[in-house]
Amino acid sequence: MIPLDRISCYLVELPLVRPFETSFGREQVRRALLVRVSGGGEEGWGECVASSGPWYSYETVDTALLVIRDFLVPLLSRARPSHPNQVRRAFAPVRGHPMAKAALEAAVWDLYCRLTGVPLAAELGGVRDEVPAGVSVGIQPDLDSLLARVEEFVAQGYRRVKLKIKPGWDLEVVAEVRERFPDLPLWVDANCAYRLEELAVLAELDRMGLGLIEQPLWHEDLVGHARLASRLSTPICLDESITSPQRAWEALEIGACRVINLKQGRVGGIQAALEIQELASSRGVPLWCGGMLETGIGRALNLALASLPGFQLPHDISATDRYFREDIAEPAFELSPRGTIPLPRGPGLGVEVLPERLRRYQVAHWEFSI
Ligand code: OSB
Ligand code: MG
Repeated sequence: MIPLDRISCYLVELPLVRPFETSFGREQVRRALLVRVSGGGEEGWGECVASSGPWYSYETVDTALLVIRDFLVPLLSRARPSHPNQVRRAFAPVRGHPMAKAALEAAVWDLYCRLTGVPLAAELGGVRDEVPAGVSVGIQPDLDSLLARVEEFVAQGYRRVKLKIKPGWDLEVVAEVRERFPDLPLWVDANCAYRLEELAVLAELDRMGLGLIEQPLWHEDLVGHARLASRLSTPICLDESITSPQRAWEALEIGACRVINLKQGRVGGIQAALEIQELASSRGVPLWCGGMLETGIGRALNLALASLPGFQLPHDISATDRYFREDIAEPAFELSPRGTIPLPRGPGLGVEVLPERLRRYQVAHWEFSI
């Protein structure tokens, strides 16, 4: 049995070095719910990837806190797991709320790995000690600012650039970046901003030498994505639509995507992510690890997942200084000269939350006994 004594939640607000804008909104601060599970003289950390409002998905920091407190903590307390891979089953009575489940499950994985002295990546079967880093570039106030940002990231050595697009910030912008950087591996991410009726725009994008088009249509529209896929030669990658292993299977079964952006929080946690990894591997579907502007806690988890077989494309896992001036955990992640991020080597997530930083950035704190 994994010793579980106490569960704490912290709400932190970390200012972003630059605002991050997508088709659904603009963030200046990463408002993150962190979960700590203590037991056996160690502690494990998880980060909930939900944001302040229900824009990317229906979950928010507040719904996650409520679900953790009222439903998941009691379920975990009753289940008394002996391995973190049992937590997903313990949470099964709760429908939905994948990000809340993932945050608590992650903390249990970290605690378990720290108690056994094993890095999380090794526990999960990771096969790499560094992973290729890409960067996701938000919508900018104007084209010149975008070109300057892309230039900066290319000079730093990122292996590919993903541009956020939306109607009106698409063809001209992508064509310009493509012209200025003809050999750059370039992707676009619409965050659900188009409809199938806008096929003409998407068909233009199809001619711009993109590595993939991420989540062009509405998140619930798997069939629309399948129809679109049959009209485009650029692979469609799904993000928001893939909310569980079941949805991943459905999407692949009907040809709604050829690539999956895997975010463990969006699909319900590490165990769910491993199920999708198995499914994708059995069908030869390439995976890559997406990001949610996580602090060092969430990014350390993403690094561990990205080290698994089947994660083949550059990830939205960038260096710490791309997000924050100062993170909540150390060490900070740096881009290597090879355009990769090396995995931390310590047990569990391999990063340490600094109590002084936690105090500085926390805006609320809750304790639950278990
Ligand atoms: O669609 O991938 C997305 C951030 C917040 C919400 C949705 C997305 C993103 C990103 C950021 O693209 C990627 C990163 O963390 O570097
Ligand atoms: Mg996305």
